[in-house]
Amino acid sequence: MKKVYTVFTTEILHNVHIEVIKKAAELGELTVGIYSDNALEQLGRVPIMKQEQRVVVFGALQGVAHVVLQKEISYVKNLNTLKPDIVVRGNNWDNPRGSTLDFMQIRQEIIDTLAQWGGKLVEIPYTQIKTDEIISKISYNSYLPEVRRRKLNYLINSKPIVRIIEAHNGLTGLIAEHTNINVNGEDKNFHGMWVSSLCDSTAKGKPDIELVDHTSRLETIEQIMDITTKPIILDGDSGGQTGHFVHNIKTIERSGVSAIIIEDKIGLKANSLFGIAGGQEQDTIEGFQNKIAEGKKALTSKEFRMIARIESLILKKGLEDALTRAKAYIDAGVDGIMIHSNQKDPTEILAFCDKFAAFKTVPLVTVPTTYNTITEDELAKRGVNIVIYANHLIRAAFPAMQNTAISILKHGRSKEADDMLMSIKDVISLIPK
Ligand code: SPV
Ligand code: MG
Repeated sequence: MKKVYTVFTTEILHNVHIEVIKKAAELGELTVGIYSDNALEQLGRVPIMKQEQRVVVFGALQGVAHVVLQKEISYVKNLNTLKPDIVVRGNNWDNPRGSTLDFMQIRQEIIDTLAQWGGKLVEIPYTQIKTDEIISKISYNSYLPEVRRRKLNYLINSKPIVRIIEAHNGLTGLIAEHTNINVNGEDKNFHGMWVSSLCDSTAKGKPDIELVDHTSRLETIEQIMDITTKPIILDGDSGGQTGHFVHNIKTIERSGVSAIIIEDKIGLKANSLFGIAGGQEQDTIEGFQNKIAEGKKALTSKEFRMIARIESLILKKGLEDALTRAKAYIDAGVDGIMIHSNQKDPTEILAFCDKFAAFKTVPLVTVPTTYNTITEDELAKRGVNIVIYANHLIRAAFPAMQNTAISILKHGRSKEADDMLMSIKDVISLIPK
């Protein structure tokens, strides 16, 4: 019986690994080499299980006769000890990400060593599945920055439309995170949070003119991050001056935000819902393209999305201008387009969606604050990927709080306001210890 040797670095088993073992066992008596903890560390990995535990797992697999530790990345030492007739290996010889090792050189070493006693290397096509992708799915439930970031992309690719609601502090973050209902047998919730400049400014009693500074915006994000797990989309306003933006975007990326949306405005920013009355100026196409390109260069995460927001419809520049800008911003490298409108009905937004479809290569975002008769299903059918309910929690809270304050003033006591209020018992048990 021939002696067969194969080596695994993996700690997560999937169907391709089992196929490799099956094929290897058909060729003779199979010894599986398990990379030691130290060898895995050389590959930049932090072992999930101890090496002794991995030996037990592989030893229990059908077709495996023996398990040995391979203490080095190089196969040579174990090959010289075991003198196998055949080494079986998947043909994925790519270097582990970030490593300076040369796996093609390791392959050559195996071939040369085996040649000393007439052994040979059998390579099995290994293309269907990547263990890294499985690992990233396993960590899906974590709130850590990279995982939270990955979640938005997962949602864009798997949901008919991604449903986002504004949050401007920890409490509204909790509402966005935990509000669930069942509609006709379907569980519904919000997929993530929008940290709106309007709501973040309003909550701080400031106008929405980019007055609330970067540090203060980050503090709001941090509050929400602290008690939620869902993706966060940041309203980045105009992004500020390009020279500042390239620095600020790095901090924002590191904070764990999944995406930033920047709008093509310059000068003192006014809220879009003022329309042309806001006296707002739009950036030139080239100017905004440059901001996008410089911002993209500053980023390191592949999962982070920079989305460009087009203000042409708000500023009455027309559909053609909006479409020209969408094309230009995509050319500059954005990972999404947001089209905004302050019209009561969705006609101009839908016209944009239909024309955009002809060259759409990135997700489309809409904010139906004024044209709020349109449903998510209708938007999804027109190719919209993300819908943002941009200001609704703060708008709900303000009148409720004001009416309570008025009632107390009116009656000289708080009893009459009671029916409008959450009970003390509910407040103190709202947030678990
Ligand atoms: C925000 O929520 O701050 C926005 C959307 O930018 S809008 O207020 O409609 O301009
Ligand atoms: Mg805003």
